[in-house]
Amino acid sequence: MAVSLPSAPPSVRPLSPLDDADLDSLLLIRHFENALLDLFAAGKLHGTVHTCLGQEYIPVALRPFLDEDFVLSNHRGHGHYLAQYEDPHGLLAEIMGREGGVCRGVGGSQHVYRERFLSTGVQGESLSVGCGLALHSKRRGLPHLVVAYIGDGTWGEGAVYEALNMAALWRLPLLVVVENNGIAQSTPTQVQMAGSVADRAAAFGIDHHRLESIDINEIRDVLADPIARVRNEHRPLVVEFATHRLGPHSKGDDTRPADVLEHARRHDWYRLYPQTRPEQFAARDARIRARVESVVQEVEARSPSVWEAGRV
Ligand SMILES: Cc1ncc(C[n+]2csc(CCOP(=O)(O)OP(=O)(O)O)c2C)c(N)n1
Repeated sequence: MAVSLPSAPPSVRPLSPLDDADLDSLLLIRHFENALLDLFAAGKLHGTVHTCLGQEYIPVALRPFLDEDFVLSNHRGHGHYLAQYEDPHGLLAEIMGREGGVCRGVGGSQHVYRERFLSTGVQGESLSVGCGLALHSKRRGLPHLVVAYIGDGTWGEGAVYEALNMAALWRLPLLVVVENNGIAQSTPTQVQMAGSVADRAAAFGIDHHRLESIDINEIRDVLADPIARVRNEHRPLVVEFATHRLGPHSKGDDTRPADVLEHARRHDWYRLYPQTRPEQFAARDARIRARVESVVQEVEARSPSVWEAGRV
């Protein structure tokens, strides 16, 4: 199947300067994901793993909006977790089945639970669960909103529409974040989705924003007011990011042609940001790369989790 390039690619303008904390968060996710692929290649990691390489800026951009809120993640959720909790040890131990995993090694890469964070490998499930949490929050008069991350391919799940209907009807504080990377596993979006995400949100009277930008500061400027309305006025919202998946769907399963991959690489923040602040980037990059290397060494040396060792 021929794959055409996304019709409206994100900006490749120079990125605006980031503070060290945001850059560190981006770099932590990037090096963590690369480390997972390396561990797989070395035969040290088993099961499935979906990296968010290229998409790291989305949860980092949203992070300041989501302090006490529920975050529902999906199969590609390591970045969602690491942006929320700076806990590479806990996540790596979870994925590797070592002591100290966030869920004692029971959940693995796709099913991570911590406080108000919950991920699932079942596409679409997060929206149904998210409606329940958002209804609870609204009924109790709590200030929490619920953010649910889904991919473009997940719009093929009926549960998404049931949830959108309820969210609109009951005016739930639900923020749906669509990471539209133009492909679902090996199926390009344009051969599986009729119409658009915008039209689908409009069918339920739900507000929709599509963001082409990969600039974290720009994204925050655009989304501050709409996200405040989700929280304060209980107006559900769909935010669609036109983004790029740099890596394979899982480990080695990338069927995309070279020009599509090159297009994705051209929009990679990791390639673009050094032009903005080369010295800041070089220093932070070396620091975080070393930090992830030491996390890998430490976690590898741990004993198997109780689950992995069959002790539960
Ligand atoms: C209900 C369900 N059906 C099928 C799968 C298998 N599956 C895992 S990821 C995936 C593609 C998801 O595509 P998309 O939603 O666009 O997210 P992306 O992988 O691009 O981030 C599929 C079909 C699944 N996990 N759950």
